[in-house]
Amino acid sequence: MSTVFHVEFDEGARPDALDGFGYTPLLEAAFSETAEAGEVPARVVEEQRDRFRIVRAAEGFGVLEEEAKASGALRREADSASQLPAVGDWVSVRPAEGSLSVILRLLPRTSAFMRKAPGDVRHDRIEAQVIAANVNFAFIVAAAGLDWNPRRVERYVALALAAGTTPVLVIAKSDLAENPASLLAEAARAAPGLRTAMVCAPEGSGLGELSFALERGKTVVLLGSSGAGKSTLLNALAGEDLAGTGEVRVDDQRGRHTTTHRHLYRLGSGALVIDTPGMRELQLWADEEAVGSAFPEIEALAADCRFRDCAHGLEPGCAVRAAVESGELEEGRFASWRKLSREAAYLRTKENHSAKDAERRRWKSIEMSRRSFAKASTRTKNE
Ligand SMILES: Nc1nc2c(ncn2[C@@H]2O[C@H](COP(=O)(O)OP(=O)(O)O)[C@@H](O)[C@H]2O)c(=O)[nH]1
Ligand SMILES: [Mg+2]
Ligand SMILES: [Zn+2]
Repeated sequence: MSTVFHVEFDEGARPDALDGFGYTPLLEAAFSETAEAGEVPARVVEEQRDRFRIVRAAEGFGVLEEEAKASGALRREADSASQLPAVGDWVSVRPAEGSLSVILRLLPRTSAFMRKAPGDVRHDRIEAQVIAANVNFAFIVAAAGLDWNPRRVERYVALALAAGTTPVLVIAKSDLAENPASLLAEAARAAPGLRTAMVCAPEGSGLGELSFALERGKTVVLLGSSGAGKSTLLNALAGEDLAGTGEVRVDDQRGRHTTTHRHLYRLGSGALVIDTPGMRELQLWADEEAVGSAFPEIEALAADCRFRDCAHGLEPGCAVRAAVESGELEEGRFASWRKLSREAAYLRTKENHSAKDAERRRWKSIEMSRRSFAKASTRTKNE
Protein backbone atom coordinates (compact mmCIF):
# COMPACT_ATOMS: atom_id res chain seq x y z
CA MET A 1 0.00 0.00 0.00
CA SER A 2 2.73 2.47 -0.88
CA THR A 3 1.09 5.35 -2.60
CA VAL A 4 3.99 7.52 -3.69
CA PHE A 5 3.14 10.87 -5.14
CA HIS A 6 6.52 11.86 -6.38
CA VAL A 7 7.12 14.41 -9.09
CA GLU A 8 10.70 15.46 -9.79
CA PHE A 9 11.24 19.17 -9.59
CA ASP A 10 14.40 21.23 -9.28
CA GLU A 11 13.86 22.85 -5.93
CA GLY A 12 14.71 22.04 -2.34
CA ALA A 13 12.26 19.98 -0.27
CA ARG A 14 9.14 22.04 0.30
CA PRO A 15 7.54 21.42 3.67
CA ASP A 16 4.36 23.15 2.46
CA ALA A 17 3.66 20.04 0.41
CA LEU A 18 2.58 18.61 3.77
CA ASP A 19 -0.22 21.18 4.09
CA GLY A 20 -2.42 18.64 2.35
CA PHE A 21 -1.84 16.30 5.29
CA GLY A 22 -2.80 18.95 7.82
CA TYR A 23 0.59 20.56 8.50
CA THR A 24 0.11 24.01 10.05
CA PRO A 25 2.33 27.04 10.85
CA LEU A 26 1.99 26.07 14.51
CA LEU A 27 3.46 22.65 13.80
CA GLU A 28 6.19 24.22 11.69
CA ALA A 29 7.09 26.47 14.64
CA ALA A 30 7.21 23.48 17.00
CA PHE A 31 9.30 21.55 14.51
CA SER A 32 11.83 24.36 13.95
CA GLU A 33 12.27 24.85 17.66
CA THR A 34 13.79 21.41 18.22
CA ALA A 35 14.89 20.17 14.81
CA GLU A 36 18.56 19.74 14.08
CA ALA A 37 20.17 19.94 10.66
CA GLY A 38 19.02 17.18 8.32
CA GLU A 39 15.70 16.57 10.10
CA VAL A 40 12.37 16.97 8.33
CA PRO A 41 8.76 16.98 9.53
CA ALA A 42 6.57 13.98 8.73
CA ARG A 43 3.21 12.48 9.63
CA VAL A 44 2.65 8.89 10.70
CA VAL A 45 0.05 7.27 8.42
CA GLU A 46 0.33 3.67 9.58
CA GLU A 47 1.49 1.88 12.65
CA GLN A 48 2.70 -1.69 12.36
CA ARG A 49 4.27 -3.92 14.96
CA ASP A 50 7.43 -1.88 15.41
CA ARG A 51 7.53 -0.03 12.14
CA PHE A 52 5.68 2.97 10.86
CA ARG A 53 4.72 4.38 7.52
CA ILE A 54 5.17 8.13 7.25
CA VAL A 55 4.60 10.85 4.71
CA ARG A 56 7.06 13.70 4.22
CA ALA A 57 7.83 16.33 1.63
CA ALA A 58 9.67 14.89 -1.34
CA GLU A 59 12.77 16.51 -2.81
CA GLY A 60 11.41 19.19 -5.04
CA PHE A 61 7.71 18.78 -5.07
CA GLY A 62 4.98 16.60 -3.62
CA VAL A 63 4.87 14.10 -0.83
CA LEU A 64 6.34 10.64 -0.49
CA GLU A 65 5.30 7.77 1.71
CA GLU A 66 7.91 5.46 3.20
CA GLU A 67 8.70 3.11 6.04
CA ALA A 68 10.37 4.41 9.20
CA LYS A 69 11.39 3.24 12.65
CA ALA A 70 11.51 4.94 16.01
CA SER A 71 15.01 5.80 17.22
CA GLY A 72 16.46 3.82 20.12
CA ALA A 73 16.54 6.97 22.24
CA LEU A 74 12.87 7.69 21.56
CA ARG A 75 11.95 4.16 22.61
CA ARG A 76 14.17 4.23 25.70
CA GLU A 77 13.00 7.59 26.93
CA ALA A 78 9.29 6.85 26.58
CA ASP A 79 7.83 6.25 30.02
CA SER A 80 4.74 4.68 28.56
CA ALA A 81 3.36 3.47 25.26
CA SER A 82 1.50 6.74 24.87
CA GLN A 83 4.79 8.55 24.26
CA LEU A 84 5.60 6.48 21.20
CA PRO A 85 4.50 7.50 17.72
CA ALA A 86 0.93 6.67 16.74
CA VAL A 87 -1.12 7.12 13.60
CA GLY A 88 -1.77 10.81 13.02
CA ASP A 89 1.30 11.94 14.93
CA TRP A 90 3.56 14.65 13.56
CA VAL A 91 7.18 13.70 14.02
CA SER A 92 10.69 14.88 13.37
CA VAL A 93 12.49 12.45 11.06
CA ARG A 94 16.01 11.87 9.86
CA PRO A 95 15.66 10.53 6.31
CA ALA A 96 18.12 7.76 5.58
CA GLU A 97 19.65 6.91 2.23
CA GLY A 98 19.17 3.28 1.43
CA SER A 99 17.79 2.30 4.83
CA LEU A 100 14.87 3.14 7.07
CA SER A 101 14.23 6.74 8.01
CA VAL A 102 14.38 7.34 11.74
CA ILE A 103 11.71 9.01 13.84
CA LEU A 104 13.51 11.07 16.47
CA ARG A 105 10.81 13.04 18.23
CA LEU A 106 7.06 13.59 18.48
CA LEU A 107 5.77 17.09 17.87
CA PRO A 108 3.19 18.26 20.42
CA ARG A 109 -0.22 16.64 19.94
CA THR A 110 -3.38 18.70 19.68
CA SER A 111 -5.47 15.69 20.63
CA ALA A 112 -4.84 12.07 21.46
CA PHE A 113 -7.35 9.30 21.36
CA MET A 114 -6.38 6.81 24.00
CA ARG A 115 -7.51 3.54 25.38
CA LYS A 116 -6.28 1.43 28.22
CA ALA A 117 -3.57 -0.83 26.82
CA PRO A 118 -3.83 -4.54 27.52
CA GLY A 119 -2.42 -4.39 31.04
CA ASP A 120 0.68 -5.76 32.62
CA VAL A 121 -1.24 -7.46 35.38
CA ARG A 122 1.86 -8.84 37.06
CA HIS A 123 3.26 -5.42 37.82
CA ASP A 124 -0.13 -3.89 38.30
CA ARG A 125 0.77 -1.33 35.70
CA ILE A 126 -1.74 0.28 33.45
CA GLU A 127 -0.84 2.20 30.40
CA ALA A 128 -2.53 4.36 27.89
CA GLN A 129 -2.20 3.42 24.26
CA VAL A 130 -2.72 6.06 21.63
CA ILE A 131 -5.19 4.96 18.98
CA ALA A 132 -4.96 8.14 16.94
CA ALA A 133 -3.37 11.54 17.41
CA ASN A 134 -4.10 15.03 16.10
CA VAL A 135 -7.68 14.27 15.28
CA ASN A 136 -10.36 16.94 14.75
CA PHE A 137 -13.45 14.74 14.66
CA ALA A 138 -14.24 11.25 15.90
CA PHE A 139 -16.92 9.48 13.89
CA ILE A 140 -18.49 7.00 16.26
CA VAL A 141 -19.81 4.37 13.88
CA ALA A 142 -22.61 2.22 15.29
CA ALA A 143 -24.67 -0.13 13.17
CA ALA A 144 -28.45 -0.14 13.27
CA GLY A 145 -30.15 -3.48 13.76
CA LEU A 146 -29.20 -6.18 16.23
CA ASP A 147 -25.76 -4.72 16.95
CA TRP A 148 -27.14 -1.39 18.08
CA ASN A 149 -26.03 -0.69 21.64
CA PRO A 150 -26.49 2.78 23.16
CA ARG A 151 -24.24 1.88 26.11
CA ARG A 152 -21.32 1.34 23.74
CA VAL A 153 -22.02 4.68 22.09
CA GLU A 154 -21.83 6.39 25.50
CA ARG A 155 -18.43 4.82 26.13
CA TYR A 156 -17.07 6.11 22.83
CA VAL A 157 -18.48 9.58 23.43
CA ALA A 158 -16.69 9.81 26.78
CA LEU A 159 -13.47 8.64 25.16
CA ALA A 160 -13.75 11.19 22.34
CA LEU A 161 -14.41 14.05 24.76
CA ALA A 162 -11.44 12.98 26.87
CA ALA A 163 -9.29 12.99 23.73
CA GLY A 164 -10.12 16.60 23.00
CA THR A 165 -11.93 15.82 19.77
CA THR A 166 -15.47 16.49 18.59
CA PRO A 167 -17.54 13.31 18.50
CA VAL A 168 -20.04 12.79 15.69
CA LEU A 169 -22.47 9.88 15.80
CA VAL A 170 -22.79 7.90 12.59
CA ILE A 171 -25.56 5.34 12.61
CA ALA A 172 -24.51 2.94 9.87
CA LYS A 173 -26.51 0.31 7.99
CA SER A 174 -29.70 2.36 8.06
CA ASP A 175 -31.27 -0.37 5.90
CA LEU A 176 -31.27 -2.56 9.01
CA ALA A 177 -33.21 -0.08 11.13
CA GLU A 178 -36.75 -1.32 11.70
CA ASN A 179 -37.93 1.97 13.05
CA PRO A 180 -35.50 4.76 12.08
CA ALA A 181 -37.40 7.45 13.99
CA SER A 182 -37.28 5.63 17.30
CA LEU A 183 -33.65 4.67 16.69
CA LEU A 184 -32.78 8.33 16.19
CA ALA A 185 -34.62 9.24 19.37
CA GLU A 186 -32.69 6.59 21.29
CA ALA A 187 -29.44 7.82 19.75
CA ALA A 188 -30.23 11.37 20.83
CA ARG A 189 -30.60 10.15 24.42
CA ALA A 190 -27.29 8.26 24.31
CA ALA A 191 -25.41 11.11 22.66
CA PRO A 192 -27.15 14.33 23.65
CA GLY A 193 -26.17 17.34 21.58
CA LEU A 194 -24.06 15.36 19.14
CA ARG A 195 -24.34 15.83 15.40
CA THR A 196 -25.81 12.60 14.14
CA ALA A 197 -26.00 11.14 10.66
CA MET A 198 -27.82 8.01 9.61
CA VAL A 199 -26.10 6.44 6.63
CA CYS A 200 -26.26 3.51 4.31
CA ALA A 201 -22.76 3.64 2.88
CA PRO A 202 -23.20 1.06 0.08
CA GLU A 203 -26.10 3.15 -1.27
CA GLY A 204 -24.39 6.45 -0.51
CA SER A 205 -27.32 7.74 1.48
CA GLY A 206 -26.77 10.20 4.34
CA LEU A 207 -23.11 10.82 3.51
CA GLY A 208 -23.70 14.50 2.75
CA GLU A 209 -24.42 15.09 6.42
CA LEU A 210 -20.79 14.31 7.19
CA SER A 211 -19.23 16.73 4.72
CA PHE A 212 -18.94 19.51 7.32
CA ALA A 213 -16.13 17.50 8.93
CA LEU A 214 -14.44 16.31 5.78
CA GLU A 215 -12.54 19.44 4.90
CA ARG A 216 -9.04 19.76 3.52
CA GLY A 217 -6.43 19.24 6.22
CA LYS A 218 -8.95 18.10 8.85
CA THR A 219 -8.48 14.67 10.41
CA VAL A 220 -11.28 12.29 11.26
CA VAL A 221 -10.92 8.98 13.09
CA LEU A 222 -13.45 6.19 12.56
CA LEU A 223 -14.27 4.32 15.75
CA GLY A 224 -16.65 1.53 16.50
CA SER A 225 -16.84 -2.21 16.92
CA SER A 226 -15.66 -4.67 14.37
CA GLY A 227 -18.21 -5.05 11.62
CA ALA A 228 -19.95 -1.75 12.36
CA GLY A 229 -19.28 -0.56 8.82
CA LYS A 230 -16.30 1.78 9.26
CA SER A 231 -14.26 0.66 6.27
CA THR A 232 -17.35 0.53 4.06
CA LEU A 233 -18.05 4.11 5.10
CA LEU A 234 -14.47 5.15 4.33
CA ASN A 235 -14.66 3.61 0.85
CA ALA A 236 -17.98 5.31 0.17
CA LEU A 237 -16.60 8.68 1.27
CA ALA A 238 -13.50 8.16 -0.87
CA GLY A 239 -15.44 6.92 -3.86
CA GLU A 240 -12.96 4.06 -4.25
CA ASP A 241 -11.96 0.92 -2.40
CA LEU A 242 -9.19 2.19 -0.18
CA ALA A 243 -9.78 -0.12 2.74
CA GLY A 244 -10.60 -3.80 2.96
CA THR A 245 -14.00 -4.62 4.36
CA GLY A 246 -15.74 -7.78 5.38
CA GLU A 247 -17.28 -9.98 7.95
CA VAL A 248 -15.29 -10.54 11.04
CA ARG A 249 -14.76 -14.11 12.07
CA VAL A 250 -12.19 -15.05 14.60
CA ASP A 251 -11.52 -18.60 13.50
CA ASP A 252 -11.71 -18.01 9.81
CA GLN A 253 -8.67 -16.27 8.42
CA ARG A 254 -9.14 -17.45 4.85
CA GLY A 255 -9.27 -14.65 2.37
CA ARG A 256 -11.13 -12.25 4.57
CA HIS A 257 -10.26 -8.65 4.12
CA THR A 258 -10.67 -6.72 7.28
CA THR A 259 -8.86 -3.80 8.73
CA THR A 260 -5.74 -4.95 10.56
CA HIS A 261 -3.78 -1.75 11.02
CA ARG A 262 -4.76 1.73 11.86
CA HIS A 263 -4.16 3.73 8.73
CA LEU A 264 -4.57 7.35 7.70
CA TYR A 265 -6.06 7.88 4.22
CA ARG A 266 -6.38 11.06 2.22
CA LEU A 267 -9.71 11.68 0.50
CA GLY A 268 -10.18 13.65 -2.68
CA SER A 269 -11.62 16.49 -0.60
CA GLY A 270 -8.26 16.72 1.16
CA ALA A 271 -9.73 15.39 4.42
CA LEU A 272 -7.70 12.79 6.28
CA VAL A 273 -9.49 9.74 7.60
CA ILE A 274 -8.02 7.23 10.03
CA ASP A 275 -9.57 3.77 9.79
CA THR A 276 -9.14 1.53 12.81
CA PRO A 277 -9.62 -2.18 13.31
CA GLY A 278 -12.47 -2.95 15.65
CA MET A 279 -11.52 -3.16 19.23
CA ARG A 280 -12.98 -6.17 20.89
CA GLU A 281 -13.31 -4.63 24.24
CA LEU A 282 -12.87 -0.96 24.40
CA GLN A 283 -11.11 -0.06 27.60
CA LEU A 284 -11.94 3.41 28.70
CA TRP A 285 -9.25 6.03 29.04
CA ALA A 286 -11.05 9.09 30.23
CA ASP A 287 -11.20 11.23 33.33
CA GLU A 288 -14.34 11.76 35.35
CA GLU A 289 -14.79 15.18 33.83
CA ALA A 290 -14.98 13.77 30.31
CA VAL A 291 -17.45 11.14 31.51
CA GLY A 292 -19.52 13.92 33.08
CA SER A 293 -19.53 15.85 29.79
CA ALA A 294 -20.88 12.79 28.01
CA PHE A 295 -23.87 12.89 30.39
CA PRO A 296 -24.81 16.58 30.45
CA GLU A 297 -28.36 15.98 31.68
CA ILE A 298 -27.02 14.14 34.75
CA GLU A 299 -24.69 17.06 35.47
CA ALA A 300 -27.66 19.42 35.18
CA LEU A 301 -29.77 17.31 37.54
CA ALA A 302 -26.89 17.09 40.03
CA ALA A 303 -27.15 20.83 40.62
CA ASP A 304 -30.33 20.07 42.59
CA CYS A 305 -28.84 17.37 44.82
CA ARG A 306 -28.84 18.33 48.49
CA PHE A 307 -25.10 17.73 48.84
CA ARG A 308 -22.65 19.46 46.59
CA ASP A 309 -20.41 16.40 46.37
CA CYS A 310 -23.33 13.97 45.97
CA ALA A 311 -22.19 10.79 44.24
CA HIS A 312 -25.83 9.88 43.49
CA GLY A 313 -25.53 6.73 45.58
CA LEU A 314 -27.37 6.54 48.88
CA GLU A 315 -27.23 10.23 49.80
CA PRO A 316 -30.53 11.74 50.91
CA GLY A 317 -32.00 14.42 48.67
CA CYS A 318 -30.37 13.10 45.49
CA ALA A 319 -32.03 14.72 42.47
CA VAL A 320 -30.42 12.30 40.03
CA ARG A 321 -31.84 9.19 41.69
CA ALA A 322 -35.18 10.93 42.03
CA ALA A 323 -35.13 11.49 38.26
CA VAL A 324 -34.43 7.80 37.68
CA GLU A 325 -37.34 6.87 39.95
CA SER A 326 -39.72 9.24 38.22
CA GLY A 327 -38.64 7.94 34.82
CA GLU A 328 -37.27 11.31 33.75
CA LEU A 329 -33.78 9.77 33.49
CA GLU A 330 -33.38 6.41 31.78
CA GLU A 331 -32.19 3.76 34.20
CA GLY A 332 -29.77 2.25 31.66
CA ARG A 333 -28.19 5.61 31.09
CA PHE A 334 -27.75 6.25 34.81
CA ALA A 335 -26.16 2.78 35.18
CA SER A 336 -23.88 3.57 32.25
CA TRP A 337 -22.83 6.88 33.83
CA ARG A 338 -22.08 5.09 37.09
CA LYS A 339 -20.05 2.37 35.42
CA LEU A 340 -17.97 4.78 33.34
CA SER A 341 -17.43 7.13 36.29
CA ARG A 342 -16.15 4.26 38.40
CA GLU A 343 -13.80 3.12 35.67
CA ALA A 344 -12.48 6.66 35.31
CA ALA A 345 -11.97 6.98 39.08
CA TYR A 346 -10.16 3.65 39.22
CA LEU A 347 -7.95 4.71 36.36
CA ARG A 348 -7.10 7.97 38.12
CA THR A 349 -5.86 6.24 41.27
CA LYS A 350 -3.92 3.67 39.24
CA GLU A 351 -2.46 6.32 37.03
CA ASN A 352 -1.21 8.25 40.04
CA HIS A 353 0.46 5.09 41.29
CA SER A 354 2.11 4.47 37.94
CA ALA A 355 3.30 8.07 37.79
CA LYS A 356 4.83 7.75 41.26
CA ASP A 357 6.53 4.49 40.29
CA ALA A 358 7.99 6.13 37.24
CA GLU A 359 9.19 8.98 39.38
CA ARG A 360 10.87 6.63 41.82
CA ARG A 361 12.63 4.77 39.02
CA ARG A 362 13.87 8.01 37.63
CA TRP A 363 15.30 9.24 40.93
CA LYS A 364 17.00 5.93 41.48
CA SER A 365 18.85 6.10 38.22
CA ILE A 366 22.45 7.13 38.80
CA GLU A 367 22.82 9.18 35.70
CA MET A 368 20.32 11.86 36.39
CA SER A 369 20.73 14.19 33.53
CA ARG A 370 19.43 17.72 33.62
CA ARG A 371 16.91 16.64 31.02
CA SER A 372 15.24 13.96 33.11
CA PHE A 373 15.19 16.37 36.02
CA ALA A 374 13.34 18.89 33.93
CA LYS A 375 10.90 16.21 32.80
CA ALA A 376 10.29 15.08 36.38
CA SER A 377 9.55 18.60 37.55
CA THR A 378 7.17 19.16 34.63
CA ARG A 379 5.35 16.02 35.64
CA THR A 380 5.05 17.14 39.27
CA LYS A 381 3.72 20.47 38.08
CA ASN A 382 1.12 18.73 35.96
CA GLU A 383 -0.15 16.48 38.72
N1 LIG B 1 -26.75 -4.25 5.40
C1 LIG B 1 -25.67 -3.47 5.38
N2 LIG B 1 -24.45 -4.01 5.51
C2 LIG B 1 -23.39 -3.20 5.50
C3 LIG B 1 -23.51 -1.79 5.39
N3 LIG B 1 -22.28 -1.24 5.46
C4 LIG B 1 -21.42 -2.27 5.62
N4 LIG B 1 -22.07 -3.46 5.65
C5 LIG B 1 -21.47 -4.80 5.81
O1 LIG B 1 -21.01 -4.97 7.14
C6 LIG B 1 -19.83 -5.79 7.14
C7 LIG B 1 -18.71 -5.10 7.90
O2 LIG B 1 -18.34 -3.91 7.25
P1 LIG B 1 -16.92 -3.23 7.42
O3 LIG B 1 -16.96 -1.93 6.71
O4 LIG B 1 -15.81 -4.15 7.10
O5 LIG B 1 -16.91 -2.98 9.01
P2 LIG B 1 -15.71 -2.47 9.94
O6 LIG B 1 -15.19 -3.67 10.66
O7 LIG B 1 -16.36 -1.51 10.89
O8 LIG B 1 -14.70 -1.82 9.06
C8 LIG B 1 -19.47 -6.03 5.69
O9 LIG B 1 -19.92 -7.29 5.33
C9 LIG B 1 -20.23 -4.96 4.95
O10 LIG B 1 -20.57 -5.35 3.66
C10 LIG B 1 -24.83 -1.25 5.23
O11 LIG B 1 -25.05 -0.04 5.11
N5 LIG B 1 -25.87 -2.13 5.22
MG1 LIG C 1 -12.65 -2.20 8.91
ZN1 LIG D 1 -27.15 13.12 43.73
